[in-house]
Amino acid sequence: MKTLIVIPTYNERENIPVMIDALLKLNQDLHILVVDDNSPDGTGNLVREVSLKQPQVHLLSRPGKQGLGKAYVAGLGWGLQNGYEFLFEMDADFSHRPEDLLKLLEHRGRTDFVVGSRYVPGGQTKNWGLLRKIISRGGSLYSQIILGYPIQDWTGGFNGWSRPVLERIKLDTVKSNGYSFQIELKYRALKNGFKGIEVPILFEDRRVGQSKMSFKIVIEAFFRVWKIRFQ
Ligand SMILES: Nc1nc2c(ncn2[C@@H]2O[C@H](COP(=O)(O)OP(=O)(O)O)[C@@H](O)[C@H]2O)c(=O)[nH]1
Ligand SMILES: [Mg+2]
Repeated sequence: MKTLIVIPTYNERENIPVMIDALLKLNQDLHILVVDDNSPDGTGNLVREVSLKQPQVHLLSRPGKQGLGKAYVAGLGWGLQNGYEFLFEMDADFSHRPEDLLKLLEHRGRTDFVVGSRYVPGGQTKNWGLLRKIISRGGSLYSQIILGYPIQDWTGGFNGWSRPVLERIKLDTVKSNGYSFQIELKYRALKNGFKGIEVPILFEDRRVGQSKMSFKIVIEAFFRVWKIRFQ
């Protein structure tokens, strides 16, 4: 099954070459698309060099920082245009572990979508402060109550989608950009009758580089859940 891993990057030059290596070493015949927003640290050029040597590695370069959701809309859209059948979202910073990707990959062809989940039995977060734990777990419970589907990890961004799901949910009409982007994709998939499965993952906070998470992103998600529900 033609599979693509979409990785958005902004200033990830220390992480992305190591991540690409780790993914290729899984030996799963994966293709990788890095969606870079013209990172000032040169992440894009680095990936371009790798892509010249490795035909499975692709770069989608965008002119400036436009947020995670927009990067994913562009990257997943590129994947559909290029004929991929199962498409994963994954961070560059090793918060999403290549060994967990192996577990998610097992569900290709068996489910419409697969969610890497910190909040099902066996799932975990590591190296997180109490505030971040409360915001994340609270955000998922809040989403679950308002949206009414029994997903445990709504905000997580380590997910795989079969082609029909992404075609049906009309990616280019998704307006959410931060954490709410992940919430909106899951809600639209479920609302359209697709079936998903949650697979436990260990989410470890990044060791290298800086988080682009901000208070604004949390607030956006808090209000957007209502728009997602009633649009
Ligand atoms: N292309 C692109 N990538 C982004 C943007 N914001 C974050 N990322 C990437 O998205 C992934 C998750 O972001 P991160 O800062 O680690 O968020 P956190 O895990 O919530 O702290 C990382 O690979 C980032 O480099 C953006 O505006 N554009
Ligand atoms: Mg991160």
